[in-house]
Amino acid sequence: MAIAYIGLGSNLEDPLRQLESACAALDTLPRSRLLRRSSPWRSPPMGPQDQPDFLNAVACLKTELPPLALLDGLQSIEQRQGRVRERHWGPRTIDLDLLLMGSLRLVSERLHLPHPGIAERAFVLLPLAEVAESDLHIPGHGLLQELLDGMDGTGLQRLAWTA
Ligand code: ROI
Repeated sequence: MAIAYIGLGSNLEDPLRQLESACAALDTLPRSRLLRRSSPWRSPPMGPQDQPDFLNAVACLKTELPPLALLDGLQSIEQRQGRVRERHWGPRTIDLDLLLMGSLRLVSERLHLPHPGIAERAFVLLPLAEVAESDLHIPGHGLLQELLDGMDGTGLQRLAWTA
């Protein structure tokens, strides 16, 4: 059994609904249970600016799936929600990133754990802080709290699931 943190992002086709559907789908993955989900957070796009703002969230999943099986599950949810891989760093209906799985460090062709970039992205760290224990250690990066202390959260806005 492992605790996995999954980053969700969307900036197309009703992003709030995309995040809600994906969280519901995470709870139906085999040998897995959704424990918590963060608030949705709005942020300007990282990368090309000619696209809508993003909504991001982080889900905390308890799972008995091995990492690559979980990745398969995440990619099938992306497919079902109509994700098409077009422009690099372009807009997307739904993006599910496996951020962390317990204390696991893994480098393989399909998967890097922790997710590269986790430590620099406020749109990952702020929602992560809502669902993780305050003493969460991110392998290779140190304590979540220390990353938060050094982070610039300007431009991020916490929203609610229901209006
Ligand atoms: N920018 C933000 N703010 N949030 C994302 O989830 C996100 N995802 C991406 C790119 C296009 C790099 N920019 C993003 O894939």
